[in-house]
Amino acid sequence: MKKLFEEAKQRLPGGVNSPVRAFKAVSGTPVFIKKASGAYLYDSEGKKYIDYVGSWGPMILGHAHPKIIKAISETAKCGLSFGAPTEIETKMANKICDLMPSIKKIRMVNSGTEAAMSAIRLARGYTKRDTIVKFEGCYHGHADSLLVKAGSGALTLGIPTSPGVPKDFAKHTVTLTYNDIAQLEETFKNIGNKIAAVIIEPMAGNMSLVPGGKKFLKVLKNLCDKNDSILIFDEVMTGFRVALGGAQSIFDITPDLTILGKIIGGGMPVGAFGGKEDIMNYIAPDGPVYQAGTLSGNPVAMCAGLETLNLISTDNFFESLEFKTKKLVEGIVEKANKIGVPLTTNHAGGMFGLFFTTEKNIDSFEKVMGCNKTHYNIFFHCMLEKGIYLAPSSFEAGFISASHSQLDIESTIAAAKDAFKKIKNGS
Ligand code: KE4
Repeated sequence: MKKLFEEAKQRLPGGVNSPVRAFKAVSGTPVFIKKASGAYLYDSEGKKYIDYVGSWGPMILGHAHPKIIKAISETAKCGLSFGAPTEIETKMANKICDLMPSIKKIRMVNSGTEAAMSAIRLARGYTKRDTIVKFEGCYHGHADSLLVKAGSGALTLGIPTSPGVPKDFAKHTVTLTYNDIAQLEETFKNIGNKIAAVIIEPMAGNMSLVPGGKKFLKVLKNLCDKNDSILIFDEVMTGFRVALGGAQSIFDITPDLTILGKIIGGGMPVGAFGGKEDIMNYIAPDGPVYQAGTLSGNPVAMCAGLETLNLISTDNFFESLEFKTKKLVEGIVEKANKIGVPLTTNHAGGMFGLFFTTEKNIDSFEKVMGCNKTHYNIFFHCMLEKGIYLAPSSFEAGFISASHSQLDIESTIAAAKDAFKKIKNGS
């Protein structure tokens, strides 16, 4: 693997096409993956891993699902991309709008970043205001306005506000504390009529998993409505992951706009933004806010996403996924408690967070930052050694798929027990 990594570094900055893959937070050499199937990854030396990253969320059905591969190959035989409208784009739009009723109209793009960037521009154009509000620890992709005190890879690499973002851009971005109601109310009291939009992960997955408080999100929704600010739910990670209707269906809160990604591409590059019709009609070609993309709505990507959404819209899909997640985290916590390693978890639907801390309720960025990163890193490498592939950063969430078996969960818990012994022995 070292040789592959050195070779990659010759032409790819850091040897990767996305920073978090470089293992910088956990040290060591990244695993090069050769293929994947179901719940398993196979590295370039043939070693098998139970996968809890799932390409950072998209692989909710497991890797190389036969029905998705079939749909992609059949669609690809008819051509890869036309740059013209196709029926499957309408089918995909209808499917997402059916599953997420807050979305009355939707525009497909090629990544979560593009979705976030476009939604922010739309909100600014629609409200004729410049200020946007985000929350420390949340990550909405790497568009300039949003790389201010960001989570995910930015947090992992310790550059939450990136160089290259002009101060003139950053000054329009107000960053608040996640789950802090008082600060939110104070901010809206002072600048509410200047706020174009608030963008938030209703369940943050980029400081690992920290759910938004129901009261906090309700207050946010009311403040946005009162001040004619646009509420944007970033459900790139939680959309069709924590529930079929996303986090908004769990909280029963209707955002003005929602951004999506990951699962709606089924592993292919897809993002989307959508919401209230009068706001979405402000997007070109009907409206004045420009947005475009050569491969947006690409038919091959659409068929992968549509097939994925069809397959997860089956009875009990999320009950079964949630049951597996619960079994996993409860089993891991039980082992940690027995061995005396402080560990707390959060979980929702098919995603979970592991926090090496004595804190019992991880509901803030501050508490996440207080966790023991050394313990996580020992845990990560011990699990990797045992064929369990977790996120190479304590600031990332874990993901379970429909392919993970009871045996996979049990093997993972058994491996965790050995990892906790290593931590306890201070190795
Ligand atoms: P992409 O541009 O990476 O498709 O989506 C950006 C994005 C937007 N919003 C949320 C809530 C996200 O989690 C993401 C991307 N997530 C990271 C993992 N935490 C992607 C992994 C990576 O950067 O390589």
